Amino acid sequence: MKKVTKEVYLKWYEDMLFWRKFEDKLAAVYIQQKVRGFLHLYNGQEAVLAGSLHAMDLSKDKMITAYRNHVQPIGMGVDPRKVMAELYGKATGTSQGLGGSMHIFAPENGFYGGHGIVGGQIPLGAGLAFADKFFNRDAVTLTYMGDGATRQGSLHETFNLAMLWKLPVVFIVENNGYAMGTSVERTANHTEIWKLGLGYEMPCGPVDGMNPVKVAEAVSEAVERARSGGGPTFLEMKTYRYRGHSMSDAQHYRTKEEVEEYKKIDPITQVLDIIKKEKYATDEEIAVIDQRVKDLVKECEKFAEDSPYPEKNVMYDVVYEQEDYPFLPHKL
Ligand SMILES: Cc1ncc(C[n+]2csc(CCOP(=O)(O)OP(=O)(O)O)c2C)c(N)n1
Ligand SMILES: [Mg+2]
Repeated sequence: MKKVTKEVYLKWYEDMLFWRKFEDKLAAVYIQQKVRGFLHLYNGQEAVLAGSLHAMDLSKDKMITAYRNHVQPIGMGVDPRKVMAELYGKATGTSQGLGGSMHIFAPENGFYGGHGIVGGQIPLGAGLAFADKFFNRDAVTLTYMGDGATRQGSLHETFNLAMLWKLPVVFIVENNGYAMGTSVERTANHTEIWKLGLGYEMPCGPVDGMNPVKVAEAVSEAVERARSGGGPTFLEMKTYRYRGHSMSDAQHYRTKEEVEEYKKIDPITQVLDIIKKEKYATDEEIAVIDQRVKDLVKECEKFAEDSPYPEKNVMYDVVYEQEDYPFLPHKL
């Protein structure tokens, strides 16, 4: 695995803080109805992304996930202003403002969505890996899912073929304890989700998903296996989300105390503690990072606010149509 240096810790701190603050801003503008539709936030789970990115080769590897997908493309290099604009439904967004919260998409940066059907991205991730293997592209696809998604049949069909064909894919379940308001304990008689890999003889295991170092170690090993022809791995990241499932969630299914317990092992705090303990940065240098994060969030907000909405006629250019379809006039 690539070394976790002082620079890596500082990058992790700045990235994770930015992702957290970026989404805090989204929550605020959502309440003002500037961002509409669903809004599923990632906060609490940032170490999974930070550690994974450390293990990837961003020049060729790919990522695909579910609808909790605003910060992953940013991590992969997409301009955060364009992501915020997409959430505002503006023409400058990653999908011209037509995809919205659940469908951030940026294949030029190796990010393939952004999927609202629970478990729908699992076979798609294997498909991306199949194409890379078929065309000898030496790339690995990281395929993320929630704990709820592991109860879908699509996972089993995908695991079977991915192992049979030794596809270069890493399956990562972000077990945040709940699928909407349903706890893991209420969805299956087993709670160690990683064990689902055993039935397919797929290398698998649990990972402390609140610690980016642990995540980086596990994902690096899995990525190396995939890249060297060893096939898939299934990792269960034990993580947590502090906010509700989406913005309209009264959270009656858990206690405030439970949320507070997890905040004690918050990934950003853990990384900051190490930075301070190892003297990787002074308080003044940390304050500079904090200010830079604040300024960038503001810049994203301003960019989205100032951007225009898409022209109405763009909808005819972005949906599939069969130009010679005989029964409807072409372009209304
Ligand atoms: C096939 C399907 N069934 C149900 C839903 C409704 N739904 C949206 S999110 C969700 C919970 C998924 O939870 P999990 O996979 O743990 O992901 P998390 O939200 O915790 O990240 C459900 C049931 C859906 N979008 N798609
Ligand atoms: Mg979940």
